[in-house]
Amino acid sequence: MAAEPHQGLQAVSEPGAFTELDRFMFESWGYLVIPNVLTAEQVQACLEASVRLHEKEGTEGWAQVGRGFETEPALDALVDHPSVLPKVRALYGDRFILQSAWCTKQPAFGGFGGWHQDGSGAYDFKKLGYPVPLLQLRASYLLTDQSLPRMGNMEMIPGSHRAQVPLPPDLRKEKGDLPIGHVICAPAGSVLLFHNAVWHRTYAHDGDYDRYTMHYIYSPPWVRFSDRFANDPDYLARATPVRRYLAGEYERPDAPFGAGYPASVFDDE
Ligand SMILES: O=C(O)CCC(=O)C(=O)O
Repeated sequence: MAAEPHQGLQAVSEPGAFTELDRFMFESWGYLVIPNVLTAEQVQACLEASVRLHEKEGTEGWAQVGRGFETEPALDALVDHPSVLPKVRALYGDRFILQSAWCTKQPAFGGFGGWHQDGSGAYDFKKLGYPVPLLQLRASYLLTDQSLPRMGNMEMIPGSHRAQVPLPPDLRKEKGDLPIGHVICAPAGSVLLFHNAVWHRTYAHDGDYDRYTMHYIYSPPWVRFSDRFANDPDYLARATPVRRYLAGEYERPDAPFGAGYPASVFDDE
């Protein structure tokens, strides 16, 4: 019989500043849960935008659509959300980009996803050294209620970003449970912030509606985009300075030598 999903402990944070406790929890487990980031109205607007994105692409089954922030203002507003961005800045400093933004749909009555760590299929991050560095910091905005297990939650393995051994291949193949799997339970409007190297998967979804989650992935500025080859010029023309900066569009006056970057765009500097 499968073990009951573990949901008791939560690395709960608060919107805004990255506290010392946040840092300790993030270092220990590799993720934080931030409740109350979006209002019910914001959730609704982002949900409607997500449905539109998937309808436009004609997706079926489990699917993800990238770069929705370029066309959907409600999703663009999350790129530099003040409840989350201070935590990203505390982890990276002020030079980072939005490497990708994926709107993920888990269909009604969807099953488990496969266990994985985030990274690049082209170059395994584990080749870079141990511990696997932070290269894709993901802020996942829950757009449907996930307060209980089997609502299309994320399941994380706390601390697994530091594991020096792989998840057993059989467990991966069978999409099996393990006693330290932690099903993230949180209402819509919450954010899960996590390190690329944490092993995770999509948990089962018993609801008769599609589940949507909006994932924003932040990376050092030299990581290539993964949801787009280049930024849309129309988006750049209307983007705020901070969002243009996060799109990786800032001057490099003395390229190719890589020094002399302009001052950070964040206005509290
Ligand atoms: O939205 C989800 O269910 C999870 C997606 C995921 O794990 C991923 O894209 O790496």
